[in-house]
Amino acid sequence: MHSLSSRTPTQALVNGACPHDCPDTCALALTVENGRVIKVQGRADHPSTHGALCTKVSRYAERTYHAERVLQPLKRVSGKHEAPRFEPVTWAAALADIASRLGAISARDPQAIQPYSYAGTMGLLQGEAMAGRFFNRLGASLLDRTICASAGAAALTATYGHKLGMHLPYFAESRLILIWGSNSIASNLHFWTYANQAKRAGAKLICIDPRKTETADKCHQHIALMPGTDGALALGLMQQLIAHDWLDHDYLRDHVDGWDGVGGLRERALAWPPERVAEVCGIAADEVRGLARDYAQTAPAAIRLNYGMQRVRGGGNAVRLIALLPCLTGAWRNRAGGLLLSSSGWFAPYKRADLERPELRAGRPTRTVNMSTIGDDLLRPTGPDFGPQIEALIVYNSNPVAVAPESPKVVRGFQRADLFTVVLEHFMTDTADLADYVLPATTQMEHLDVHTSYGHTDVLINEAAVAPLGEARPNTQIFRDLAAAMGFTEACFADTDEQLARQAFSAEIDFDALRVQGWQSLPLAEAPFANGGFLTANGRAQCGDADHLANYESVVSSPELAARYPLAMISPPARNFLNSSFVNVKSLRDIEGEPLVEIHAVDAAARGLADRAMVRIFNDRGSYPCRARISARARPGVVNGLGVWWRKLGVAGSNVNEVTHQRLTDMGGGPSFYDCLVEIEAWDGGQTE
Ligand SMILES: Nc1nc2c(c(=O)[nH]1)N[C@H]1C(S)=C(S)[C@@H](COP(=O)(O)OP(=O)(O)OC[C@H]3O[C@@H](n4cnc5c(=O)[nH]c(N)nc54)[C@H](O)[C@@H]3O)O[C@H]1N2
Ligand SMILES: Nc1nc2c(c(=O)[nH]1)N[C@H]1C(S)=C(S)[C@@H](COP(=O)(O)OP(=O)(O)OC[C@H]3O[C@@H](n4cnc5c(=O)[nH]c(N)nc54)[C@H](O)[C@@H]3O)O[C@H]1N2
Ligand SMILES: [Mo]
Repeated sequence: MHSLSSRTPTQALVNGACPHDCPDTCALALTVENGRVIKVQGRADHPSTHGALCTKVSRYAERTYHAERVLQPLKRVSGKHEAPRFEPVTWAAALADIASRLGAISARDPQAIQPYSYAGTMGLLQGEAMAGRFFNRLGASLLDRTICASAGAAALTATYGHKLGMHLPYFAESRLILIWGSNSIASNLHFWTYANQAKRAGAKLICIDPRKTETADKCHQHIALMPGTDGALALGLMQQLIAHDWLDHDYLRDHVDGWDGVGGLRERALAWPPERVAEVCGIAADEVRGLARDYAQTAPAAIRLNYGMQRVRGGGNAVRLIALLPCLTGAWRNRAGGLLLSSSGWFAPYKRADLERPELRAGRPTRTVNMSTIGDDLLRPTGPDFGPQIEALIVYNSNPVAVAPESPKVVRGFQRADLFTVVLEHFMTDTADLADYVLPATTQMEHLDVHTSYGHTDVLINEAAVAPLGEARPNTQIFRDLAAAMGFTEACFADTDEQLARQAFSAEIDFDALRVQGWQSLPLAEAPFANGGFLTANGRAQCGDADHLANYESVVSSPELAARYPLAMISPPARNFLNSSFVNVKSLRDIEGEPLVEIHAVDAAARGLADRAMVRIFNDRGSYPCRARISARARPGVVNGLGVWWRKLGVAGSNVNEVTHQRLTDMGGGPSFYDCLVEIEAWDGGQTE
């Protein structure tokens, strides 16, 4: 913390970090006056933040000081099927009751207790540090945290040994950037700054996305392929690179396994001439040819891949195929060439096990539940394949009732009368509404944390700028208190947040230097794979058996379903929300307006739908009413249901996950949110249902 001046009232500048699930992980400067944050700015001296913040986070104080913050522990006094009613209780009473409920379950089988969390905050302390210790000591079920990125993560790891890629700043020097499955202007704004620098210096930008996003508007070219066909496009590019001999044979020979030979990737790619690709992807054959030519003949060529394109059945295979493209052309040789999906593998100094202490499990059996199938899993009885029925659920940093797929089942699961649910939250979300206890958690302005990033390679610190509001406590403190209430006496439960922060990294990150500057950059090679050296066992990239896989729900794989539900729906993020966070911040909700679906004029006309008509999106799983917008942002055959609204702030208490399904991706066990067939019809407010 460094004081600006000694004027009264004293203003102090505090080093912060944006906690949200976004690749940018911005360095914040918070101005505090009389114990209150009055301004949130991006730090001008942090390279990737460069003084700019997105609209959401520049208004962060509005979220922290929101009139609807939960600031006391709340106990449910209504049934799970009734309108939610809660009454305030003391921390002592809440902790004692929760500990006795968990104690009784754990005496039978601790694996009937299920933690459920994701990246509501990306902070290492308020994430899984003390929570991990608590659940490990308890012997609770583990959670497979798959809801966002696990298909892509598994694919990158299989191909390159870890989640690694190009360094963010060098995109500014690229001559060609493929922005693939990413609406960077909305969801990765600080990458866009570098891409824009490259554009001004003459680089060509090509956006590959079914939706004509605000990012596509700013690129030189937009290729609007059908959802879930990226693997076919990548194979088509490979076919062209082979046919024109645009390959870097030396790079392939020296650094890649599984390319040549019988059953090699080269052979599979030859089966994908431009005409076949065009048919599968719903684009023109010349688009494939042109893209291949640009990619092969422009250097350095970079790919910014994002997780949008892996939320389909074949998402892992598609990531793998795209990730291999820079090996075919040798683009990795230049620091401004290659690919970036995630940079999180660079954070070797992060000592996860020191924070979470898996040894506290002491060899007890462990069942793992996949968070992407929480709907089905809450409804599952005890069984030989599944293990014990889930009897208690402790939710923090996540809003599963809104964000998990196939919400009709998720809601039914949370409504089980015999389920004991504790939710640590800032607000009464859809999930908190179904809790037995809601425990008030601090926001990023009120607690200490340390952060890595999945888009850049700096470690950041977030100092507590102000004291906790009301009776709110940091997640770390809540799990410390629960541990004490359960009678856990291990010394690690006494660690303070500062002690945790000092345990988080190995010596490469000097904590005191981190505190002074607010961030520390990792020392990394500029062009990490110029000479191969991937993190796989033998140092070579692995092609594996990567191939294109059609979506679960498509004309090819399920023609009968496609006849009844002919529209492919994707549900990418709305720019002014972050998943379901910020939906309750009125100024941001006002910008988004209302839940809407973008539909192409041809598809609207075929259904007699007028612009701004109320419609319902439906399939066998459910029905979601919203406003239709006839828009060139939608391509024919694809509708864009922008996410993720709070159900209770949407129309008729639902959101877009009413119609998504729980089938998992080919690799990593991720959800396939964007692999979803629907039909749309006019909606008259519920009379037709
Ligand atoms: N403003 C804002 N920023 C965010 C988020 C947010 O909700 N709002 N979410 C954050 C989170 S959790 C994440 S994981 C990251 C990344 O979040 P992502 O969900 O990857 O977000 P986008 O970058 O918007 O990428 C999605 C893009 O992929 C496109 N897409 C959908 N299906 C396909 C497909 O089959 N193929 C291709 N090529 N494209 C497809 C969508 O139209 C959309 O433009 O962003 C983070 N940043
Ligand atoms: N249909 C569809 N569904 C999607 C997506 C999509 O594109 N389409 N995107 C998916 C993706 S990429 C993701 S990552 C998931 C995200 O899903 P979630 O991880 O559930 O993210 P959020 O909806 O932002 O909810 C995070 C919650 O954590 C709370 N929170 C934040 N900080 C703290 C804290 O310090 N302590 C406590 N106790 N709580 C805190 C916030 O108030 C918020 O309610 O959603 C997925 N769902
Ligand atoms: Mo995500």
